[in-house]
Amino acid sequence: MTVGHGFDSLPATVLGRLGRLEIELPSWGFADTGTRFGKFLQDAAALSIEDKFDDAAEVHRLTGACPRVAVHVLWDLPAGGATELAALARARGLRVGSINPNVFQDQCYKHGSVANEDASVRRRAIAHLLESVELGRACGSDTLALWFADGTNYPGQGSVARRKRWFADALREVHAAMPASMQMLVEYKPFEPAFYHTDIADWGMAYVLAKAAGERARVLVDTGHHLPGQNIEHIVSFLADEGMLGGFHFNDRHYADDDLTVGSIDPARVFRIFVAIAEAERALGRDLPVEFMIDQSHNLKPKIEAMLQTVTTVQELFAKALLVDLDALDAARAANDIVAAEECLKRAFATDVREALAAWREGRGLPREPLAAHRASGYAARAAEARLPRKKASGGSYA
Ligand code: PSV
Ligand code: MN
Repeated sequence: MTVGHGFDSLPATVLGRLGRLEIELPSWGFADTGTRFGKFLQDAAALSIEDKFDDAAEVHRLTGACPRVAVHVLWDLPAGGATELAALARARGLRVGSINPNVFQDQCYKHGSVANEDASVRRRAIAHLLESVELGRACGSDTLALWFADGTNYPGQGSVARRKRWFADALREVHAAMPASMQMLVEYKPFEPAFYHTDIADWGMAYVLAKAAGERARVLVDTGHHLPGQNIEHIVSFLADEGMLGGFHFNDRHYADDDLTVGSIDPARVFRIFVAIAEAERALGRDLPVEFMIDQSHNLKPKIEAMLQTVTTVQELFAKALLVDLDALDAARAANDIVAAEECLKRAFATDVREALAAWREGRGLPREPLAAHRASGYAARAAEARLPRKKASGGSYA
């Protein structure tokens, strides 16, 4: 066992894998957001889908890693529908990524969507999901990402079993309508907005419902959607080995679904998740067919800066995970040498990969430091100048 051994440069296999890592950006990460206590507006934040694509294109220009943008159907669809959406993305060198239906915002969903006691509301929710399938088909997206706010707030409020069957029926119907190229990702969340029970509360429930839906349905792991103490990398390894890991919504959290920048609170956790991915990829003999998506909305940080921090942090932590000597790890495991196994991880995590990644970016015609390049570009000031009049006209308060 070598202790404290560093890595001078990154192996070609590591850089090759990083080069194939596409990170999908969320359209909603560029717009003004807040908490339930208030929303603090930013001059440069995006208002329209055009602004959101512009900002995503800026992140892609600086990182070369983010050609896709997730869209939320109710928040992002332009008047021209799917055709215009796809054209707006294409014009900026981007593609429409996952389609995120919205069955949680309209008044009719006060008591749930596909698990609503009212059959007409359940039908309306399914109709929206089916429209979302068609939207994906029309704009060239092959991922339907489903998150449901359904749940109850008080004991006795709902029949868990009946609601589960409604969910299974709805997902099966939607899956049957998907083109062969489309996959369904089922996201889970233990609480919020429902505070007593959530219909898809954890990975096991998402797994069962994905299985019920059909063969192209898998589980979506949002790293912020776990109760404190949950071992997320365990879930990732388990699902990957079952062929049921569909993708990630990356973000960080300290308390609950805080939507903080990846790695800002617990980079070691993200590293361990990437080690789980690296191990699964070695077992599979190729890249895992999963979607690496960001789900963050930054209330106070400048949006593009936060997104650049996110992308570079994901690359750094994946690079470190790829540096884990998996053969040495296996040997340590076989010898029941717990300390040596743990050291394999610690050694890789402690490796500073930033200079090697800067050189890698430079070699690909990208800025060595995307964040610094963005700050020097004047983009934010130009965006603020162009967007402020529209914001003021739309009634935003800038006092
Ligand atoms: C819900 O908390 C969630 O994680 C879902 O993925 C939504 O699509 C997203 O946040 C944005 O509201
Ligand atoms: Mn999410």
